[in-house]
Amino acid sequence: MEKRYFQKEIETMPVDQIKQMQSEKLVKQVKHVYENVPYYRNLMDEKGVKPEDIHGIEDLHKLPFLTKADLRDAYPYGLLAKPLEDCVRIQSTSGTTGRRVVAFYTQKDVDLWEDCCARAIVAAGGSNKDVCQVAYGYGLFTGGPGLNGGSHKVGCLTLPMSSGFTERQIQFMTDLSATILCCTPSYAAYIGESLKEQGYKPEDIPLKAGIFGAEPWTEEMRQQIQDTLGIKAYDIYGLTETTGPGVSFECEEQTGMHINEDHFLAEIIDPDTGEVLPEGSKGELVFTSLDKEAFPLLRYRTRDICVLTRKECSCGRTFIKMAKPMGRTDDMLIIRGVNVFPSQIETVLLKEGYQPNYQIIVDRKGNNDTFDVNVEMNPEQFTDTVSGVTQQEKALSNAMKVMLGINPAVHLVPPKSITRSEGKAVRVIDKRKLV
Ligand code: DLL
Repeated sequence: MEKRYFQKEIETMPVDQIKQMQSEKLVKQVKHVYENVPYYRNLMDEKGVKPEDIHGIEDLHKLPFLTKADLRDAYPYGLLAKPLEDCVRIQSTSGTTGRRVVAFYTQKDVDLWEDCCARAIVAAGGSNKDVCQVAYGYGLFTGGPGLNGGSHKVGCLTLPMSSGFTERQIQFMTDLSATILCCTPSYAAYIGESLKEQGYKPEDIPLKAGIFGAEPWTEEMRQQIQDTLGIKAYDIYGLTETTGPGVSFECEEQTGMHINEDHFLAEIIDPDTGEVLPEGSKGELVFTSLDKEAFPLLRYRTRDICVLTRKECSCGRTFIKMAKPMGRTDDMLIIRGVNVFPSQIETVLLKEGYQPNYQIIVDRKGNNDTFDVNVEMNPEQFTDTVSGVTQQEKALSNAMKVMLGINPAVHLVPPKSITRSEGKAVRVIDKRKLV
């Protein structure tokens, strides 16, 4: 059967046509926002920009940015561009850091979002012959509802598992021969670990593909998940503010995620100056939603750090690709003056043969930062002598110094002593912020 939701006429459109389409949509969207969102109208007025000044994407840089602080100021209705009667759904971030975001959707917005997730599933090889196990959280978090909607659109048999209850996940997966697993990469690693413990070999596991996102994960972690589950693991990206998962997704090339450019216009900026950077530069990702009706953010600063490239892709899609985000500007730790991303530590651990089960603890003693990394031993190391363990800790700390420029104190802890994640993993405990 022909693949539904490989929307060829859109996804393989020549680049000049994509840009033309984006320009037309942008002009309309700016007018819609200016007329319906007083909060953004004020920002534009302050900058001296009127909708008439925006003729196409070349004028995008004239528009003001929106930040998470604006979302907080405008909470809950201040950025709504449609009457509430026209809205059918809200989704929200967890707000664990006190920064809850509430996003609104019209039915058209939900359809657009589910289309994007459907494209992601098809790009991972999905069709109506597949059984798609959705083990992202359902509820306010966008992961479960987004992939669920996409899976329906593709026509997969959808298993709406939500996250957690790993025993039950495994039972449904094996009893119903799930072929596609959607969850966070850390939860996929945990499910893989549990399957292995139950004696499953990769070839016994019915899955063929995984669609994993919602948190940063490294290439090394991809490889490990692929090997354990015997699948191809595809990345998917998105954020509540712009809809949820499906803003971008990986194709069979697995070399970055195609951004759904018919709906989202992406820029990379210097996070310090706000200057727009040329293609290929590393910087902060900024999105403008071109079609969203209820919550249409213009130039929203994601804080995610990555690179955009428009290279020809063997899959035929022409949409620009974003590299795996290497972290967020607010995830970046500054320890003893050195910039440290958790993803760098993960890379070293996996290269050195450890599992991606670790926790970074940063504190301050007097005027000095302390930097500790707890890493789970592999089961075979657990029986090693104390001196052997100390040596391994030293070796790991030195490998991290090569990557980071500073030495953490590495502590090998017993297998399974670090709490497993069923959603987004908590990798960092920064006690300095509590002072
Ligand atoms: O995490 C939406 C989502 C659900 C994406 C399921 C993919 C799959 P939020 O909770 O609003 O939304 O968090 C958004 O998560 O700004 C990134 O920092 C991070 N993030 C999302 N996907 C990826 C990814 C969902 N593939 C924030 N790689 C974003 C790295 C990611 N980071």
